[in-house]
Amino acid sequence: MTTLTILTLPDKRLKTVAKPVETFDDTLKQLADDMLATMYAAPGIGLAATQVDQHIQLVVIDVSEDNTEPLVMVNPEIVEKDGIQKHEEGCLSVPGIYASVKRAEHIKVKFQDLSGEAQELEAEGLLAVCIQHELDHLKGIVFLDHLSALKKKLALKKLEKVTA
Ligand code: K2U
Ligand code: ZN
Repeated sequence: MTTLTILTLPDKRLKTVAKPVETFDDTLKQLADDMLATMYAAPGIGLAATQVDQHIQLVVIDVSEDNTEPLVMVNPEIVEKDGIQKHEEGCLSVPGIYASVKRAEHIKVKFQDLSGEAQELEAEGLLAVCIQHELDHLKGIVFLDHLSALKKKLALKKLEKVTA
């Protein structure tokens, strides 16, 4: 397993909109494996392909206590959402910055697994937050983009200091 370099703001590549995956081959499986290794090493509970400069619709997630429940989602799409929850968020691409973000409490996600088989998952709580956070990355969106202009400006200023 290889660990990959994670892009960090202000890298404009994080704004790239990811393309759908059309080929389900060993290259895709290897990338998913390397993303899981990178996520566990960070450590984190989610990682989108955008963050490792691979602009395809692929995310990996593991919200288990002991890193034993990896979830790989290809071409994920939220098909239902309801409720609201606020959660303190961080991001491996925005080191040292945390902010409260409002997201849907409950979601239903359709995606494909690494064999291309259609899957469906319902999630709530932290898993729902993480899935929404990762799917934002595939659209070129980071969690700071959900903040007010003032809060985002202050966060970016703090990021400059943290990463200087
Ligand atoms: O996309 C990423 O950068 C990974 C995110 C995933 C995430 C962010 C906010 C809320 C839930 C998931 C994090 O960097 S993973 C770090 C982390 C660890 C435990 C709880 C929250 C965030
Ligand atoms: Zn993130």
